[in-house]
Formats: sequence, structure tokens, C-alpha cells
Amino acid sequence: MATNRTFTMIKPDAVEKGHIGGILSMITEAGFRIVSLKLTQLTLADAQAFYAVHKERPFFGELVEFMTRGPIVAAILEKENAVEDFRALIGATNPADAAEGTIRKKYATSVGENAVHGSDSDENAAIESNFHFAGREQF
Ligand code: 3AN
Repeated sequence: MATNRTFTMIKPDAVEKGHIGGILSMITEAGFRIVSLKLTQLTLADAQAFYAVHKERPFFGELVEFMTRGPIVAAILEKENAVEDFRALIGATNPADAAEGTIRKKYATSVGENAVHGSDSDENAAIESNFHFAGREQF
């Protein structure tokens, strides 16, 4: 069942460069309602668990190191067709392929340091949301 919710992280590269406000503006201007929001930092164990599907990939170590190097913004977002519409708003994984007007086109620098995460399914959106937020933090 579609929940109309997705989960996002503003990644350490974008937080370091001061892009939290710019990215949140693009998100709310695109019609997403903020359900949950916090500045936090992933531990090594958090990042390994969060990206477990990629653990056999050659870039796994680099990905975990990058995602734990500084604070991130975690958020749950709500909108009709949230998962698909948010993937469209963030753009392709590699910013070189990201369309004009997307968050990654504007703020990402490489395929590894690509500014934002967006859930790839309703099921993963729920898992990722509950990984970061207790029920009483979801509005
Ligand atoms: P997306 O974030 O667009 O869903 P995935 O799920 O394929 O992309 O990859 C998860 C994360 O792994 C990406 N956001 C990116 O940070 C990292 N990643 C993917 N491919 C590479 C790669 N070839 N080299 C380094 N990091 C990568």
C-alpha cells in the first residue's frame, strides 16, 4: 500500500557546504510536507546497516566513510506519490546525468558525494523512516 511518504537525508557534503536551507526550500517548494526533521550523525554501525544492500559493492567502504564523516539532516516527507516524485526532484545518482532543476544538478559534486538520499520504494521509506524517527517524532 502506498503511504505517500518518503525518507531523505541531506548528506555530509551538502551539510558541510551550507546547503541545508537551499535543499529544504527546494523540497517544500516542490510540495512536500515535512513530517519529521533532525540534524544527526550516523555511526559506523548505522551506515553499514542503512546501506547493507550495497555491502558487496566496491564503493561500500567509501560510502560508509563518507556518510559518517559529519552531520546529516534526516527527514520524512509527505506528498501524493512521494517516493517517485522525490526521486524525480533529486535527479540521477550521478550528478553529471541529473536533469536541470533537480537537487543533485544544483548541489551534488560526484556520484559518491551526491548531496541527498531518497528512498527507492514505499517499503524502504517506512524502514528508513523508522530507523531514524520514533513514532512520537513523526507528525
Ligand atoms: P541512489 O542514492 O540514487 O538511490 P544507489 O542506491 O544506487 O543510488 O546508491 C546509494 C549511494 O551509494 C549513492 N547515493 C551514492 O552515494 C553511492 N554510490 C552509488 N554508486 C556509487 C559509485 N559508483 N561510487 C561511489 N559511490 C556510489
